[in-house]
Amino acid sequence: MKKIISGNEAIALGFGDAGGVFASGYPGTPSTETLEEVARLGDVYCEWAANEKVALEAAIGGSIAGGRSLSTMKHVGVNVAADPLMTLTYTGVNAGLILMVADDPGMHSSQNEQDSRNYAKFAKVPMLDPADSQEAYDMVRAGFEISEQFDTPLMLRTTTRISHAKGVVVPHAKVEPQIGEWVKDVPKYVMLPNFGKIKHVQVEERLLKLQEFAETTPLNRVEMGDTEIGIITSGVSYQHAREACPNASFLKLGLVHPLPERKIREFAASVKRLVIVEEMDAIFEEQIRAMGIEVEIGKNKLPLCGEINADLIRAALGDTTTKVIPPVEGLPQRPPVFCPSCAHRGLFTILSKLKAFVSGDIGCYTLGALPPMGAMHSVIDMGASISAAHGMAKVNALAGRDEKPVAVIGDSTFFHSGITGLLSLAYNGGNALVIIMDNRTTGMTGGQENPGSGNTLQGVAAKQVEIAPLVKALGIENVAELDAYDLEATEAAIKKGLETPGPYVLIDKNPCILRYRIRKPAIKVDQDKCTGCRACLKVACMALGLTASGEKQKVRVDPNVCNGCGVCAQMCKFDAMHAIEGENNANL
Ligand SMILES: Cc1ncc(C[n+]2csc(CCOP(=O)(O)OP(=O)(O)O)c2C)c(N)n1
Repeated sequence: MKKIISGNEAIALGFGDAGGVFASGYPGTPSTETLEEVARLGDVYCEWAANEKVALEAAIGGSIAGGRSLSTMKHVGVNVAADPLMTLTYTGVNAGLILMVADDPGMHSSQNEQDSRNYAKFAKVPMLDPADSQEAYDMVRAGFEISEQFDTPLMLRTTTRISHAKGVVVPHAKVEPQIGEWVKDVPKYVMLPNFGKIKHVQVEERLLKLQEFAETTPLNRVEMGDTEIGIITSGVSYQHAREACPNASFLKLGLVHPLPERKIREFAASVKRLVIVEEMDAIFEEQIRAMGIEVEIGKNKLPLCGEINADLIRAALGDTTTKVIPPVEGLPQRPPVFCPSCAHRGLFTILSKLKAFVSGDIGCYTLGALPPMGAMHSVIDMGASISAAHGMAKVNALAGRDEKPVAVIGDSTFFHSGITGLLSLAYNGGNALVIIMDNRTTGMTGGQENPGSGNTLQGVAAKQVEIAPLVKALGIENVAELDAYDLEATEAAIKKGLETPGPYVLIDKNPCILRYRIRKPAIKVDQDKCTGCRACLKVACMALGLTASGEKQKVRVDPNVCNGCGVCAQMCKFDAMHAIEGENNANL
């Protein structure tokens, strides 16, 4: 039966219908829904791993044990999983193994814009790049077949528009999962140097075989039209190029690594002007130019950064009637803010007040870097807060500066890659204040379960990791609790952590109000007492606004948005803000 589903849903369905047995991933936009949808299938085992390296390694185990396995992650997740990937390419697989990676051109929700096609080249593995939901669905099955036929892991790459846009999918008959034999094969799976040397040669031979396969597979198809313009493209870029040039000729690549050289030569020879349309890096273009083929339009006219669209392609082709519309000037800025009642708000209100140097991390709390808080001063990658703070403290000490850095990290990020940073800091006599915002969920990506939340992805009760004993076991002696809703206590706790020499860890255990649907009575402003000083606005809550202009503007609270955490009220020196029992209109 036809379905209208997103690319991520299609991959999940494709996995279930292709006899998928085991799936493991780590959340990250735009990949997250894939594994959540696998969980909804109900009859396929799946789990959130602590991080992407663990997810891929678990999938490798699943494949070695004979089950078709899938690992899902966002583009930066592959950096974390790169270590197993670069050797998995040598061992190959037993049952098929797909690494699904979702890229984010335009950085809708990411810290960088890396192009995962580089990883396929780097790891010398085949990569598929679907252009719509149907292809995303079909390429899971094709991917497993290629993986098993060529004894290789396969990367299935999407981009935000493919992952999140919906399209029609006609599912095929389901392949019943079959779990193959679990065979001991030391030279295949143990990458000691002597075995690795043999395997590397096999990887190069495999790549040549895949190249031959690329020449004939229907995954790479020529769609001849007007021969004036010939476009080589893949994925969502194909959709944009089709829209821009409906009558042109196309070589649409589905298997984007390795490239079909003969097919490309033939296509290039059959058209007048060769155009390469690809988002982000010039992966096709560099390889095609290296073949000695003349490319008229590529990155000389199309951007390396951000998403491509039909207007940009038309303009690159010299269509002077196309206007690339510039953004409207003068609109008010609407930066993202913490949810009403998020515990992170209180923490950053105080960090901002204390003017601490904050080594940040990736999660909802990263918003603490934005105005009016401006209380996060570096953010690199998941887990970097603690290790970077450690390096800062060491160099501060060498420079004779006595400022102690503060690291802020969430629970999911701590489990992902903060633990090792803290271990290293403790072992090497570090001197940072580490604040772990343990809201018992992976908030930023939509509230997924994690080792601290007490449930698995499939809803089974799980051991809930307590962070304080874990931190102590890593070698940290000073560990205390924090309640970021209490500004006075938070300030005192942070000051103590900064004044105490050596590593100090504070843990806030207030749960994510959005994920756990926590409701509290809304705050009301006593207009007689409010002086309009606006001190409360420093907490940057979207429930707060100003009364109608005219006389002196005062503060008002939108009861439909306020969730009564009372952080704003603690900023008020005039006792004008109070929670009204029984008046909770918060619409969570
Ligand atoms: C390597 C990597 N994997 C995944 C992500 C996507 N991601 C961004 S923040 C985040 C987790 C945040 O959860 P947590 O640390 O618990 O903080 P919260 O958002 O709940 O405050 C994830 C998974 C990423 N940016 N980088």
